[in-house]
Amino acid sequence: MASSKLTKLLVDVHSHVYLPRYTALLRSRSNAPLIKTLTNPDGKPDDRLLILADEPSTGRPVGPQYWDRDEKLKFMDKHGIDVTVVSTANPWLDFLPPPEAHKLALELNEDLEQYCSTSPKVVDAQIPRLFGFGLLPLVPNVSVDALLQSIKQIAQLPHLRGLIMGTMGVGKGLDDEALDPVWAAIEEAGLVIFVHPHYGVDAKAWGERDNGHVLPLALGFPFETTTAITRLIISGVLDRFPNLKLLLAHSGGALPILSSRLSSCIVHDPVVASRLKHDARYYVGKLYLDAVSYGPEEMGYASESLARASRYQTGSQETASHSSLAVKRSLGSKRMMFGTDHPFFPPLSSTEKWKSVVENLQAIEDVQGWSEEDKDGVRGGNAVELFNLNIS
Ligand code: 5CU
Repeated sequence: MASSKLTKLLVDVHSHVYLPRYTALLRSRSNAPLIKTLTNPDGKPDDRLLILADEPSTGRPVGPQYWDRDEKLKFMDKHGIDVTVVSTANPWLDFLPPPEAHKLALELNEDLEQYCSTSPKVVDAQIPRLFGFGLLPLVPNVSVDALLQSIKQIAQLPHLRGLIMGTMGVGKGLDDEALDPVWAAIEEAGLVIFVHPHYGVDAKAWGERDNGHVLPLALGFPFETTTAITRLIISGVLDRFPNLKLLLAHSGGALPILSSRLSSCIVHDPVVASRLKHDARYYVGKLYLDAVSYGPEEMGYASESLARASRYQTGSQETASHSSLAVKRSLGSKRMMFGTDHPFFPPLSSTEKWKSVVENLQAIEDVQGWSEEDKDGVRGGNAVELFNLNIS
């Protein structure tokens, strides 16, 4: 396939799996996270998943979509997705003791390599349909050696092009200096870090009314990412490791819209200001975001906020931006990538296509200021480039 065609692929960078080895672990557990089997009124087994804090003890339905590769491929076919960069779903290894987390990370990384390397190829292109994000044993008291060994393993597995991590770090969040050797090794290996939430924020904020999963998922997840990455930025991680490639789930939550307020608060706080080389908006412009925000206005604004790195670089001559909306959005769109969050948010009734997918694709189509080339980039071309998907 000519390389120009690679820019037309539809690539999903936010798509999860519970590999069979991980599913077996969830089934073996008696406290969350777990999978348990209830019995339906008609006597049939009913698998239920319980992973979130404060989830009803009956959990929610879970099935082969979560672990069966054929189901992933069928979903991709149904939605015209050529390539998926698959990641283990939350809560990863967060709940395990260090030796178990380390062993399982190594095993699951090998499993994911196998899952991807034996996948079919994109028709006409000699590239596999599945790539993956590996796992690190990011748990309290894990040794740096264990983390470095997993990074080395991921870097050597040909179909793993990055790693997924939550916001816990090794127990104290992503601004913990204990993570510096980890950032250094990931930066050196050129791996993309997909930062994804799991814990949400303090559930007291949700009040007493039963609102199902709406508030933790719509607000808690993105606020968690917003806080974690803000802490990472203001601790100076992106000054110490300027080439880290951080891809944020759910379009970076509230970070794009809050980045100027963040900048202002830093400027008024000499202790934090003295730690940083650049304006906060510079660092926001160095991030990558998935395009999982379901609306063209949100995607358009996120792309504008990503276009500002050079404008807010200390020493830059570019003090004000007179560029048109389209120029700014086009520039920022290069750092955004289509995602689905499959197998979460399944349709409530059997439909031809999943609303969560159709809406994100339509939103990309409708962003004001994005050219056809920009949209192709967000749909797939940017991911091909960031993850070197043309090299297999
Ligand atoms: O619906 C959910 O709970 C989730 C989840 O846990 N993780 C995710 O990536 N999306 C939705």
